[in-house]
Amino acid sequence: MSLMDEAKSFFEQLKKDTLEAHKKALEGIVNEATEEALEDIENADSLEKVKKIQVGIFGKKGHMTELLKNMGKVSANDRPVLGKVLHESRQIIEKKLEAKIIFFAEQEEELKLQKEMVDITLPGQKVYEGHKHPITLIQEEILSIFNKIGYTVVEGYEIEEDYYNFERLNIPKDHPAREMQDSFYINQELVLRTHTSPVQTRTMDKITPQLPVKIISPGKVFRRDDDSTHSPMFHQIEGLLVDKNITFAHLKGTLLHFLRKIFGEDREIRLRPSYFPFTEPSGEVDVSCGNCGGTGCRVCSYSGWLEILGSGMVHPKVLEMAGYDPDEVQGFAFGLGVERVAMLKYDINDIRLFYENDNRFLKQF
Ligand code: 2NL
Repeated sequence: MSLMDEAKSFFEQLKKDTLEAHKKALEGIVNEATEEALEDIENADSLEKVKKIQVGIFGKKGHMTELLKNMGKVSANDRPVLGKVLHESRQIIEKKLEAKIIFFAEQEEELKLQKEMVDITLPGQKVYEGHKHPITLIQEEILSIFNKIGYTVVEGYEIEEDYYNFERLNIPKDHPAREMQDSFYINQELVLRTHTSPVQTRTMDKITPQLPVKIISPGKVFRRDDDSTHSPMFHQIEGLLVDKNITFAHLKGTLLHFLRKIFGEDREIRLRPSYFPFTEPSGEVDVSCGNCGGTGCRVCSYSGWLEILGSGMVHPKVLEMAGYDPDEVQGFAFGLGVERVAMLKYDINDIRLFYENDNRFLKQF
């Protein structure tokens, strides 16, 4: 006989008898039913099953509801006895149900959190940011060194008048630099500048007769050259200082300062006689080899020295054309290739690496 049937027959009995006499039996049945309900709830392995049990007991047609319907059938005297027993049972079961529901709710919440968990210790996807080109970096470094000793940065045109690029630099019409094979001509009057000197002749025109002229000019220059150490386009930086009482010693001291700043304080310099149409006298500047310290090695072709720049005292004719009196003022000038400085500084053996934009090369700087 099922519990429910047992309970029904019990209540049938109640109609004839007083509840007080059957109190023990009533408690026995309700307790047993309560125990059974608690066990069912305990064994439920999902929220769904707990809810089902809940409906089975407290729902419209639930066991407890059915039992409570009998309240009206018992006598007024017995009602509190029955009410107490059922109320206690109800409270115990409800407490258990509530605990089980909370348990599943927490379990569900926990699962949801686990599913949504973000591991903030995982390394992020690295974004390759990009950076300045090595030539830009070296150029900025060089300009900064000269800026700190009073030089003003001046830039000019990449397409220049033949007049400013050659004529004003005392490069005569029959000079090899003016040959079609050596320069890129746009037309009879225009040429891709072969050096940044025209920036300086133009600047002198602007500020003469004011003194000093103390400028540094970076930029792209173009020559018909193409091999592992020459590119048809490269970057040059030229410096120019014009003032009263300027001597070759000022030139040498300036270059020694610059080369020690860029290559290291232990460097020595050496000047060899050279020729440029725009300087007289002219000197080729070597810096002691950083690889061997000057004793000779593969890097410096066993000479101990590296050729780094060209320089000289500004030719009187160049000063004169710019409106300065060469008997009153003197000047020195120098020019260097930025790629060459970068190649020596970082031991790079092919100039073309700078222009191929291969990130395996570029990201090293
Ligand atoms: C080199 C040599 C040099 C100059 C550039 C210069 C400019 C004026 C007057 C006189 Cl306005 N000189 N510039 C002087 C000596 C050498 O460059 O080998 N460049 C790559």
